[in-house]
Amino acid sequence: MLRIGIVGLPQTGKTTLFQILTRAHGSGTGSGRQETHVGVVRVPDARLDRLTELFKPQKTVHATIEYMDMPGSVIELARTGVQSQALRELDALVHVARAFQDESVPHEAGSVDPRRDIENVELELILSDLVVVEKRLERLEKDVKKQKNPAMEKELQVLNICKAALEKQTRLREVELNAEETKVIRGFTFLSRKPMLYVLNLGETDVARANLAEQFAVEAGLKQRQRTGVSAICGKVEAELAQLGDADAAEFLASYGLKESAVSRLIRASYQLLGLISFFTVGEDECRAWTIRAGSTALEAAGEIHSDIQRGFIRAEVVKYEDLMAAGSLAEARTRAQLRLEGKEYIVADGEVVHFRHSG
Ligand SMILES: Nc1nc2c(ncn2[C@@H]2O[C@H](COP(=O)(O)OP(=O)(O)OP(=O)(O)O)[C@@H](O)[C@H]2O)c(=O)[nH]1
Ligand SMILES: [Mg+2]
Repeated sequence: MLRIGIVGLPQTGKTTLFQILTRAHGSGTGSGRQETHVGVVRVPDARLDRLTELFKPQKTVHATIEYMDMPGSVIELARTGVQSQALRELDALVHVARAFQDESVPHEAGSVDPRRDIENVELELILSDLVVVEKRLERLEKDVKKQKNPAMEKELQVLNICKAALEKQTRLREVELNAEETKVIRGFTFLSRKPMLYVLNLGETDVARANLAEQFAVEAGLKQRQRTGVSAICGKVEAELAQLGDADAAEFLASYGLKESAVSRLIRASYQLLGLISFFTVGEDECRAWTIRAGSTALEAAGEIHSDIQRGFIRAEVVKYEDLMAAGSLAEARTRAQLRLEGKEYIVADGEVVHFRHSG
């Protein structure tokens, strides 16, 4: 399963966000690991809710992502390599930047300035990567002199591209690399290359200003950055919300002039940032969202469900979510010729409902 790390400077609201995520959307299966602060979080999906209403299955299973609450010190220590292994193993990062004013919560830098904090954290990630690159290059340059080796020369070339970028304080996630180059550096798990979702932790007075994240992204020059997202929540308000039942939660949201919890949006934003999409399987026993990378084939999608289904793959029966909902049943969709038969190489699209015909 994909794992996203919640990072940021000390006392910015990381643990608050982690608790909101796991309380409101936790599937519970991660409970045994709470002491390491890893939580399994359901990805909210209105389409799955509607499929559930249509099929009335015994069970509904959401797509999930794991979030990990990291201590504030992890960023400060990244450069030294201490604790950085836990960071390196993550698939993406959520950076909680403090935007709330609160005299009772001390700020490390003495003032609230999320833009400054974001750049400072990025700088730590960049410097951490630079340490790794320089160390490897030193070794590699010696080895390349001793013996001719195309693989090593390629690595040398790509690492020099990375080094030049890092020295200009460019995050590696924004460096264009082709598939081969990407493969060469994959093993280094560079921190500044991980997809990044910045989360502004807003003050209570800003909670109804839904456009704030967008505005901030533009002002702080984050908008055009690749593999980068910006989202906003109010930790304090969402923490209260997470304690409430559905009806009370709706009333509470309305009192702030809101329709939905910002957390749902945040989870979906991190899912998209990872380049993930969902396809659905439906039936009377179970309606379920499955996670695949965008661009996956039907054969790969089958493997997500079970290796037996992948091995015995015959055909995928595919219908668009919208078509199925409009038809009202699989039988009607079939009558309308909206149920397509696709082969192994078919690229599954987000929101498609798939049934795999397989042998064995
Ligand atoms: N006013 C206000 N206080 C908040 C908000 N979010 C978090 N806090 C407070 O800020 C303090 C730090 O919150 P945490 O969630 O523990 O922050 P953290 O980033 O996990 O802190 P470390 O793990 O120590 O780095 C706590 O006292 C929270 O109650 C918010 O949105 N508004
Ligand atoms: Mg914490």
